[in-house]
Amino acid sequence: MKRFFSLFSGLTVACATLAAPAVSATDDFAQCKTRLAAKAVSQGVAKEVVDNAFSTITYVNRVIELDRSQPEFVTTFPSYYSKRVTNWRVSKGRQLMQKHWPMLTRLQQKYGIPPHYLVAFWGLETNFGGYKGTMPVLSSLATLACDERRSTYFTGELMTALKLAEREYLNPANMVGSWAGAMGHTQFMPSAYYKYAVDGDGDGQANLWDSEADALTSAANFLNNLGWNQGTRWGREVVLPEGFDYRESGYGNRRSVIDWKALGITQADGSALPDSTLSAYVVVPAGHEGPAFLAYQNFRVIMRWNNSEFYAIAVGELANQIAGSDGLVASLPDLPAYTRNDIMALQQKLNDEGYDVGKPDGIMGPATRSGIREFQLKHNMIADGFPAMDVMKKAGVKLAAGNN
Ligand SMILES: [Ca+2]
Repeated sequence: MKRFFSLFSGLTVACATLAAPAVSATDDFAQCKTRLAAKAVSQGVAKEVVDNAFSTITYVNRVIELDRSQPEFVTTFPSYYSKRVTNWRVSKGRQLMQKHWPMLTRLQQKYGIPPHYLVAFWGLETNFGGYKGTMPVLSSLATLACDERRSTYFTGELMTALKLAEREYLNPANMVGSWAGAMGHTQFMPSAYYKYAVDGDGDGQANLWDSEADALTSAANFLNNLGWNQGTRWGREVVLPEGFDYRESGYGNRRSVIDWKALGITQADGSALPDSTLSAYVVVPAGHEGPAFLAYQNFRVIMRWNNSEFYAIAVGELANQIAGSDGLVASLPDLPAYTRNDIMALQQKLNDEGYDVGKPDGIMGPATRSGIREFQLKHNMIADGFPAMDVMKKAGVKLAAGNN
């Protein structure tokens, strides 16, 4: 698994701060395991469940390597989107929606989540169950719990995973998933599994690995609890008017759809937006040369599942296409594969020219966006705050080999 920084996405924050490795010696890990086992018993997990689980737990060095790995490339929206919203996923999603239609319509009645969204989440999380991860979850969580970087969070997830094993009669050896502990068809962390998993097929166990009914029912219950707004869409692709002020984009600039309509925004095909009072904000994930979106309340619900605007657009568009739409109207700009060093070089140039964007870190934060915007204004470029190639060229940034 390779992680990437992303342009204009919540994903960037998660991988930004790194610390030195703490525990690696097996002695330390053995002591830590003993402490964690005692903690689980003190939290009420039966001793035989704890003993059985801990007999399977080992230190997984690979988990720490993955936790420490620095992404080399900055993910751009075109590359993110085109890898995830694929023709294969759309057609597989349509087949599966048909196959599970009676259950999916029951879930919509009970939880309010339309079938195409549930299938889209399933497709994005695990390729409809095709890849659920093979790392031993309890060992991964214990390794991260015994490491100082995010010990508190992962200790909590490990305790919850043990309570889950007890409640659902899960065999620790079958609890596999991502290196960070996400499990099953929908890649739930233990805390989400514990709180929101539902036994959808009625066999008495909520099993997110082996039961598609359990997984889809649990996803519907989870989204309902995250605040899904029934009867409204996730957002939509739009066209911004000529001369749009890109400082009006982003979550901080929410207006009703009818207000955006008055400012000249239309649907992607040029037709008028509805006269809706729904709150919305403008998302421009690939600069002014790429598609633009209005994001509604359900966009933020999707981001509570995975805190990334790229992810939310991918879920929304995959859902639309599974339900029959043709896909994005705007074409995706051909952006180069920026490295973090490319972005750092741009940040350095901006600082050198007097736009204070802070210490160069290769991450596209608000200061960098606003610095790029000022730079663009000065050079009579469209001020979208996006580091497209014309900005890189104008700033004299030479991209890493092979890009330009
Ligand atoms: Ca079940």
